[in-house]
Amino acid sequence: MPERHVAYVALGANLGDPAAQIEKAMAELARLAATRLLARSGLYASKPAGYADQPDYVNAVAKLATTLTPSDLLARLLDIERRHGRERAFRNAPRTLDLDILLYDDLGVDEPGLRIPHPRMHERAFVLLPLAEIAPDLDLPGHGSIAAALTCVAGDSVHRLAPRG
Ligand code: ROI
Repeated sequence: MPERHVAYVALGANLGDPAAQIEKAMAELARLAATRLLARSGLYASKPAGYADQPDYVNAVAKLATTLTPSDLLARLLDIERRHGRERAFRNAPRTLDLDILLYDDLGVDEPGLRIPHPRMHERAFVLLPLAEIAPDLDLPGHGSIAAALTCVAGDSVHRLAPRG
């Protein structure tokens, strides 16, 4: 049996119907080969960080059990992004779907195109709030508890969306 790993993945979208894109992507994560969806957050509406002149985002976080390696998991996430019509126009451009590996066990990866832990996760409320919903006791390597990281981004505008009925 290949070894099973726990990975957290951030989802973000701000074009088309962002909430529908995120829900569809969650379903695709749940169907990935060699992977199980262990937990998922609700949907969070957030103001764009980094480049302000673009629509608001919908963000969420998924917790996966997987036997894929980090680079194989990344390749599968890029496949899903492509199927959602993602175009990489420019850095911080609006997107139909963005999938980022946040954590993979307690592994550190620093390769072109793949850095784990995600280098900016601790400063983004749109990542920390959904992550805290499904993993409130998690420690962020090098940055302490999620609760501590959240106190530093308390000003960011992020709120949980009511479930769609
Ligand atoms: N801002 C928000 N609120 N949510 C995102 O997912 C997101 N993703 C990005 C940038 C452009 C940095 N800003 C974002 O890549």
